[in-house]
Amino acid sequence: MTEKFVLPELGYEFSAVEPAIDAQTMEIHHDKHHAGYVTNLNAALEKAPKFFNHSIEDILRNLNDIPEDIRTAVRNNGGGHANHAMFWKLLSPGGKNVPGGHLLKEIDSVFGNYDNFMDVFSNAAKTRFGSGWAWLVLDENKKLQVYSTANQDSPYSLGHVPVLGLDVWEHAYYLRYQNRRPDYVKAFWTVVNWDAADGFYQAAR
Ligand code: MN3
Repeated sequence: MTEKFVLPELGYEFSAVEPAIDAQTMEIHHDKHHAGYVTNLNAALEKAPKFFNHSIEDILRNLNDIPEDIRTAVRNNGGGHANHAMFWKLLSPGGKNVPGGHLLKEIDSVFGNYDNFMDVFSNAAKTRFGSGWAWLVLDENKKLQVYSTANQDSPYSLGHVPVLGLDVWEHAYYLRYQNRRPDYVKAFWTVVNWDAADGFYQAAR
């Protein structure tokens, strides 16, 4: 019995995070880009169907277990699936717009304060050359770290757990922001759902 990976529902309207991210971008991003990663992940795993029984996080944590001939496809498309599934939750409207509780204490302790953290994270997002993601993660020592990854590479593959992620592929912002990635990064802070990030943090620590 094998269950293929499925595209999760966005869970809110495409227009819900306007004006930071426009509805057309959200629709294409979810219905075309994310859907494509899921389709291609499932196609690759047809050659090693036992992995349909694994969670996507588990697959990304143990990429060396994936047969070599499909490993790159699984790394790219499995990463794409996991990263986007998390991203939609982090953008969802209605949550707290600033971190709280234990997560805020840890951000203060590692980065000085929330404003400094935003600067560090924004800088990681702005300076990622080409396509990739900026991340706040819990590392193997359960400490917070900020960095960026290329393409769809996942923090899980580094032994880390993502808490907050920002997609800086051009497909994530080009319709509204064209080449102005810094404006998109700035707008991101107005739609972050810190309740969701806190949920990822609490589950990981
Ligand atoms: Mn994307």
